[in-house]
Amino acid sequence: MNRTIIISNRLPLQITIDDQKLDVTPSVGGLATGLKSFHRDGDSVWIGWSGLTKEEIPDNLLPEVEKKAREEACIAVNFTAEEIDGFYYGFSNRSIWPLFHYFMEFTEWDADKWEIYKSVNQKYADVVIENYREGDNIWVHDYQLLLVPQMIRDKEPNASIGFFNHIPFPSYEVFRTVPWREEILKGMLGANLIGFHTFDYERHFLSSVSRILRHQVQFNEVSLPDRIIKVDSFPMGIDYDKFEQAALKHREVTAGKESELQRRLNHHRQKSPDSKLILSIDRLDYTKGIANRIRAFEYFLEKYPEYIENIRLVMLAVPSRSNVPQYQLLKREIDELVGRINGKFATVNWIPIWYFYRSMPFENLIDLYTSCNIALITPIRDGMNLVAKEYIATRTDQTGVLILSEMAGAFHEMNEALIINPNDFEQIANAIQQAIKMPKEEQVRRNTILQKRLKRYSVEKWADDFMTALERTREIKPAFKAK
Ligand code: GDG
Repeated sequence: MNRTIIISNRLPLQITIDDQKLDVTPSVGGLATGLKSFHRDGDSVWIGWSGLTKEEIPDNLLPEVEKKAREEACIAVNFTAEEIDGFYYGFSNRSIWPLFHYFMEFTEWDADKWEIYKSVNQKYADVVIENYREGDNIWVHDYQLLLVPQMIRDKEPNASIGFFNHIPFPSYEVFRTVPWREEILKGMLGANLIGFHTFDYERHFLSSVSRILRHQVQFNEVSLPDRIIKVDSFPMGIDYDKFEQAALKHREVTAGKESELQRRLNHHRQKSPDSKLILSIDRLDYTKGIANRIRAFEYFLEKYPEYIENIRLVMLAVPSRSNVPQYQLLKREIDELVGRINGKFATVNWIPIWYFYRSMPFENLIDLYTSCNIALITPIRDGMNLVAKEYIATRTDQTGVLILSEMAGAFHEMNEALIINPNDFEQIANAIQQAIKMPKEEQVRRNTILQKRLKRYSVEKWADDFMTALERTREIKPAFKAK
């Protein structure tokens, strides 16, 4: 296969500078974790932002930042604080993100931020063009870079360009509210292949293309006067083996060698073997339904008081976009909720919620996945949700119950989970009770099916399927093009 140029807002690594010293760590988030293995194992170069603004990089360290990135087959693009503010915190995360997740009341339209979004998209496209060699496949990722495919096409009309959207694509009635809806659709249509996690997102996109741009749409193809664009769904998987292996290794850890977190979790289990741990992991984001989840847990404790002292919600919320006002408000809301509920139900021996507001190293993530009997994943909207898949992959003894929102893209492939509507507290409370009582054989039966499916539809297969479909678009001959 040809070389791939991956391009996403952020690189899969985070570069920080402390006292003239550079530190490189992996970045957290669905796209980075998912694509990392494809990048590591194949012939590809990754273009993206390093996480540092131009103002934060002293001139003498710039070559070193570039070198560190190059060592990881990455090309770092640097932006000013003003650009990041308008493009990332601004248009991407105050307009596109809330709207595409159906949070219309959080959506702001600001023409200045849109201008910055366009100019930053152009900068990314320029770096791709500088590094492009004939025959390369270009794979553009996500909602921050919606205009990049056409910007590349303008300079390289014959390039093979794929675009994948990691978040939902909203229905036409919602999308049509965007003041720059035509530019956005035209930007995406610069690609030869456009991918979404689910068929519904694909359908919504095609409906917007046909109703707003009036292009001819037949089945899953959009016909332009000179090109045909394929649109398809590619549900993203996880690096299954990595999670399974890490969980197996975790089980072999001998007494005295455990991490502090593992020790505390084991201690909890030994003290009361019948008590259950419920896991919740997300970036702190209003789309993830964290506040709802806590309220539903409170409702559960009220409805089933017999579980008081015998159940605990272990909640990891990873700091995210903390300079966007809605995220600050949400953080405050969650802090208050946790404090109120812990204050209301705690006994001298027990608190109902263990709340961590931080990012944890991978090993601790595995500690959490393997120690918790139930995973409670209740997004209001979520493009896919990889945490649900990772939880199942780490259950190497096949016990454990996943409670999953039907609003997550992952729901379509994970019907053996207990499926809930995130706004229905009664249903969530009952699902928690059902999970606690579920016989071991039933857990094993459900998880066996899920594991088999997730192992087969791994992230490697996802990337392979996408790239194969992109390669195939090279074969679409002019004779088949629109009249
Ligand atoms: C977007 C879409 C879509 C989380 N906390 C820690 C940590 N993580 C890792 C998890 C997982 C990833 O971050 C989160 O992925 P999600 O898919 O759940 O969510 P988003 O970040 O919102 O991702 C989403 C995804 O893109 C892919 O297309 O599924 O719908 O919103 O891999 O393991 N990793 C470490 N420490 C943590 O504290 N090391």
